[in-house]
Amino acid sequence: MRQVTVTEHLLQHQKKSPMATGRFTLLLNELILSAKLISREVTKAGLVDVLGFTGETNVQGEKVRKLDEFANNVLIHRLRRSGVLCAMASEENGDLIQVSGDLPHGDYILIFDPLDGSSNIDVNVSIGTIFSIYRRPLHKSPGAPSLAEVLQRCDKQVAAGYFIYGSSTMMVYTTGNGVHGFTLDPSVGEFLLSHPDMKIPESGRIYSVNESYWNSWDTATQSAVTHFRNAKNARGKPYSSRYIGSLVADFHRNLLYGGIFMYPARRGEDGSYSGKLRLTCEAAPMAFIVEQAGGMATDGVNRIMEYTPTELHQRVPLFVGSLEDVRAVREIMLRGGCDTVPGR
Ligand code: AHM
Ligand code: MG
Repeated sequence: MRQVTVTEHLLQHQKKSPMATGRFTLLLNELILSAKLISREVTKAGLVDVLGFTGETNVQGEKVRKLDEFANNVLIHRLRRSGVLCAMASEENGDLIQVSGDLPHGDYILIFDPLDGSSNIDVNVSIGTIFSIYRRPLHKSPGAPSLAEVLQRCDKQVAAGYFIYGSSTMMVYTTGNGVHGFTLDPSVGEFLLSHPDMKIPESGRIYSVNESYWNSWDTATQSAVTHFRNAKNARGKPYSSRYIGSLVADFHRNLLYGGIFMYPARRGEDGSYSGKLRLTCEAAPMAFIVEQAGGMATDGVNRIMEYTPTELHQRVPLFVGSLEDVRAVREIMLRGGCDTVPGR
């Protein structure tokens, strides 16, 4: 069988998609090279001094791990010189990362989570890099883009995807023409098409949620989770529970097998509810991918793709996966008078 590299696949799709230009291919190629460098470092973890913490705390108030920092630096360093971006944002950086005036720049905006699931790094569990790409609005202001130009409605994404560093390294991405998966063949250093036109089963058999938060959920959320634990659901028997605690890995498994990943809003110490996952670099790209694969993504009620972020590191509740399963949650939430979903 002829093996199609990710670059060949991109070139074939360029002909079909008016937004896909040589510059866009360049952007994806830089992302791919960055992911290969990250993958190389991840597979060496344990042999070289890349495990553990740097001693710093990031904008989210979390301790930064050495591999988090490595992945973030690789992406920023490579992409800011790509000549095709005007701004970047990373889960690890508080503010926008501007592409300075003395470097060539373009119209694309890249938002990424350099190493998602980083609490799993030190124990050899799958982690990933998530990316989301927008175009700068046409009537742009002079100079570097403002935050308002970056915070676009999620359905304005022109591409989204992830790299998963697991038993093999894979890239899964969409430009709005379906979802395609490529596996890195380490012997030739290329991502080869292994999962063309991925579709998520309409209903699944797996639910993924951190149930230790049960007592901090509202009753509608508890009912939604119970739906998958008992037999009164589309499957007619309890779903299997699988939770890795690495969004990319949990999402990827559910994309292939069918099911739902949930990170509901939790009640904090002040009594208010909020999600944990970040809208721009986690929920929005996964929502774009899952919808392109025939699935659904909501905050419990509202479609994630219709959100317009109000801040760079905004958090949202996330329910993502098979169409019927996410729909079932929505019905339960609406019936149960869910009060944990923030207004859009
Ligand atoms: P991170 O981006 O700091 O790694 O945090 C996001 C991760 C997700 O990958 C995962 O789904 C979630 O946090 C797990 O959180 P929890 O430990 O609260 O279940
Ligand atoms: Mg993350």
